[in-house]
Amino acid sequence: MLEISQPSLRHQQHYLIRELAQRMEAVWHRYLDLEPYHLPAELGYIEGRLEGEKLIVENRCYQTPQFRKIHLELAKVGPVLDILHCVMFPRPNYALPMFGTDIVAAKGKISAAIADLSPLNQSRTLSEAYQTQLQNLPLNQFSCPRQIPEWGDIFSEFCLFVRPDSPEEETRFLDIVESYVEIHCQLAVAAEPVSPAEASKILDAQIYYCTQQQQNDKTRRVLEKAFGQDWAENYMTEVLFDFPK
Ligand code: BLA
Repeated sequence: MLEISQPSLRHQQHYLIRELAQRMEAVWHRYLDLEPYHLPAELGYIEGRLEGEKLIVENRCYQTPQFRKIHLELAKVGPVLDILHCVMFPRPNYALPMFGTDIVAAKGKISAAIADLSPLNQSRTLSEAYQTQLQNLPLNQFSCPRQIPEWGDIFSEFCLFVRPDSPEEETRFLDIVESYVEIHCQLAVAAEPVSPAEASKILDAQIYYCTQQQQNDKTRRVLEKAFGQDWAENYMTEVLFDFPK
């Protein structure tokens, strides 16, 4: 695992990525009891090549009593592509949603900025406590909303998917996502574990969430082009969106 004091890829990345990475880590350190989570050693820091450019992937992973894995990944393809990917996977014995965010910057311009607290239940709704806190955030104040792809039936009504169009919209995106993480951490540390029967349903919902995310061909294509088909498949199913064991 990379320690927080080490120099990091984020300092060479788009402002929005660097800033969100810093803000999320600050919130985690403020609220959560973080322990390291060990990825297979060879997958913490990875280098490949994509269309003549160097691809660097840097992973940071934690676990806590409520979260089986908190994964922050930063990736850079030479000067052409910067990526932030983050998922907080709850332990199945806590009735918590899945927090996920992805920022893609192509040639210095953000093309996709997405964040959600995705419910892990059959009715696909967040609890009252989450809804009350989320409903006042300015989710509709973006000039370029983007359409959720077909596999995105996992996302909630609070899913924010935009191409931020100005520095103001970038800051608005940062503030909203920071609020998501803060609300999520506060509710998570106050949560009580659920019964084994409930946990088994949550486990199924988490497997469904991961199965849908594994269908994101845009992510897969970047990884396949740099590392090959088998490597990409393994990375998507074992590192990015693994099922709870
Ligand atoms: C889109 N993800 C993308 C795109 C790229 C990546 C290149 C297309 C950008 C665009 O349409 O403008 C690439 N994302 C990556 C790579 C990694 C990554 C290589 O994370 C990892 C190494 N994706 C997530 C999470 C969410 C997510 C957690 O990893 C949401 C919570 C969503 N990414 C997401 C969505 C799209 C996307 C919804 C748009 C897909 C589409 O329009 O088809």
